[in-house]
Amino acid sequence: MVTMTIDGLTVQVPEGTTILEAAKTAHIRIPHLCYLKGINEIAACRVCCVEVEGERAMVTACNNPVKEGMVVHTNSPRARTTRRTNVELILSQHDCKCATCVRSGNCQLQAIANDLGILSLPYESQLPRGLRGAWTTTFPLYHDYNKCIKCMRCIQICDKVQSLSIWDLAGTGGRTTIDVSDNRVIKDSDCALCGQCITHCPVGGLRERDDTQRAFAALADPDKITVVQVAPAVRAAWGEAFGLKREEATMGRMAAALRRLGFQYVFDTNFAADLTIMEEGSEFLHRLQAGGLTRWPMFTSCCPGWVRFLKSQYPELTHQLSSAKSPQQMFGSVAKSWFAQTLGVAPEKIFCVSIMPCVAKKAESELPTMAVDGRPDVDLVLTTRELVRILRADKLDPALLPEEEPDSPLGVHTGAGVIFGATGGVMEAALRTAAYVLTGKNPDPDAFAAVRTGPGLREAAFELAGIPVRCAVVSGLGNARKLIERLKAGKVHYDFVEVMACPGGCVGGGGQPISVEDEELYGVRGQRLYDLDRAEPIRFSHENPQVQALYRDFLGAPLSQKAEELLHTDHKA
Ligand code: HC1
Ligand code: SF4
Repeated sequence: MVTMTIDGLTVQVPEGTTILEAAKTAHIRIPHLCYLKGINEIAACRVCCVEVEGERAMVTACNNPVKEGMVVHTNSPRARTTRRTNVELILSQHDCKCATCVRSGNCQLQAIANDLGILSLPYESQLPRGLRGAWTTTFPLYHDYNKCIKCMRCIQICDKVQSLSIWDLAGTGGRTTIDVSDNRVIKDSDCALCGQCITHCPVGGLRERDDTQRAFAALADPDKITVVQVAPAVRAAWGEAFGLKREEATMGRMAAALRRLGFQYVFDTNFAADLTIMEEGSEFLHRLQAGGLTRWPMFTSCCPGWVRFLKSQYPELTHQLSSAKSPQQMFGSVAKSWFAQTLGVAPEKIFCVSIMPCVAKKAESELPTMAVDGRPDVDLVLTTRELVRILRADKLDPALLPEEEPDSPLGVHTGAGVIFGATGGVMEAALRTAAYVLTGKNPDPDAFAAVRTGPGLREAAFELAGIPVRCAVVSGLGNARKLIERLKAGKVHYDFVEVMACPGGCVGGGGQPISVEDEELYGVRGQRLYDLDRAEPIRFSHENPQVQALYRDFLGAPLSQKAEELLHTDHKA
């Protein structure tokens, strides 16, 4: 242990602890911008400078370890002046038009500048800094050079967590900026669109393409019947932006809010998650029983970030993906067929909007393979953050809204559908139904809880009616890469592998609300989904009465010709 003094308080911490972390143990907060524990500890912003007695230069707290007897001042006149100067210098290279920035009110630079009382800048503004002209506004991920503060968090997240290294430093001296690596443009890079660089950007340097105005245009179109689906993970996080407790941000309030916005039918992606289990589960049992899984597992296909990753990094393995479309796409396909037929309207009349915790879902909905007869299954995807923005635009306060039921039939779901939004959830839901199909009776719904928790790459083995099933659950693309390399080396063998691109699964998705305190919230959000599952009267996808009705009245059976046409794809686009 090391004993030292911070702002007059004696602190004892393990050797190797940084000054920043040591200060936290004494409840002393040192301001910082670029620091991300374990991921970005490079003192790029120099906002965390403190004064250390005996040192001539100021010391950055995030990457310097404590020393025995060290005496640190975090708020001495020198520390205050240095911090203020460093923030002013960053602001001089930042587009400070906060009124038109999506991160206003949720921006770490804005918060620090306000806290420090910076009301004007003593330095000349150095804008614009764009190196390659205008950034494309059609790609679902948008980088604004003039807001980027070169903290390098995006570089590190994409590199260390997602193993894709899409970002790099470009330019020199005062013209240094962050750009797509290897002189590529973003749409030609291998970006998986996981959005993790967005959720870890402290400012508005990165964001999703804004589609909110297209949503308002559709809502105002009298020729459209607007149908909205809400992804499982959205319900675990949307309330954060309104200061609601997780149990207050209910789907009932969400339904009320979406109706106030003008959506005619409020449905639930969970319905389609149950449907996915029927299709993907049947496909898995088919592959397993046919003995087609001896060397390679079947991979889940519902996460579009993962599918993009596999196609760009290991294209030779694309055929191992389940052919099932994702729940988002199955939903759209069913809305424009069965539901349109029920209403007695042409499919073109239906405008299908998705609220997703994800940026890659925007790209998924635009794939030519995600359409029937040239008609896209889903017309528009909004992230959870965009949902928050449209609710705010209409001055809707969810805390004041009543609880309303989603509409039927596509709003009916089970607990198995809810848990799709957390890592391990798709696997668990599939195993519940696979066990039923193989044994003829329902297992304990918590029989496969072993897949819920653990590291980002975990495995479990079960026996279903005497058949051994080897499973792996992965979240985070760096972990996905490790798993595939192990598979390729023949070190591991699995039958069924669930992969989610974002750490923690969709609850940690790149479209979710951003914590200005840099908290990783996927753990508590995932727990919320498991609590919702436990509270559901039905916890098996095969018992969803409206999924049963869909098969009875329209599709026939899982993997029927009609189901193949509407709900499956070859992933070739
Ligand atoms: Fe997901 Fe899925 S769980 S991919 O994370 O399979 O985005 O929530 O909607 O489609 O259901 C996301 C979440 C979501 C799909 C489902
Ligand atoms: Fe990297 Fe994901 Fe950002 Fe793309 S969206 S640059 S893959 S972190």
